[in-house]
Amino acid sequence: MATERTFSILKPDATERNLTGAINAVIEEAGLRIVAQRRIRMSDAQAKKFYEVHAERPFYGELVSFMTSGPVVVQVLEGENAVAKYRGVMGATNPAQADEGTIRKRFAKSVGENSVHGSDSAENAAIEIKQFFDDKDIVG
Ligand code: RTP
Ligand code: MG
Repeated sequence: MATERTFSILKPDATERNLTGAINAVIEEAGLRIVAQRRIRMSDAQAKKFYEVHAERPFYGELVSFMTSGPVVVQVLEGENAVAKYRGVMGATNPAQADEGTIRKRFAKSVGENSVHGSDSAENAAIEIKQFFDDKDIVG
């Protein structure tokens, strides 16, 4: 399996509770390398575009307003099988269904305020990374 990259966001519920370091520790312990990282306040336009696949879902408005409600940390993670590996480390979308030891089981507040985002395919990872990082700012 070749080295792969995935896109991660530490969401506002995580930054609000000062969990950046705790979550990054879980990421690094899983063997994923943080090769780019920036703390930003997502604009309404950025959040709408990022989640446009969910535009018709009932939770879209709530999701966009949550993601713009406080700082987030956007990251590029690199490692073997990074997309699937990070999805495993994150746990299920709903923390009530997440496995023990996963980020969402340990830290998420609810299905909406669930601490982290991770790309769901290598193709989407490439699209998402481009929305927030220039190639020169990713140092592998
Ligand atoms: P993500 O995209 O953030 O990594 O999460 P995911 O793949 O596990 O979940 P997805 O289905 O892509 O949903 C994106 C985000 O929308 C919020 N959500 N709220 N209220 C609800 O029923 C609901 N369902 C989803 C969550 O923040 C979820 O991570
Ligand atoms: Mg998703």
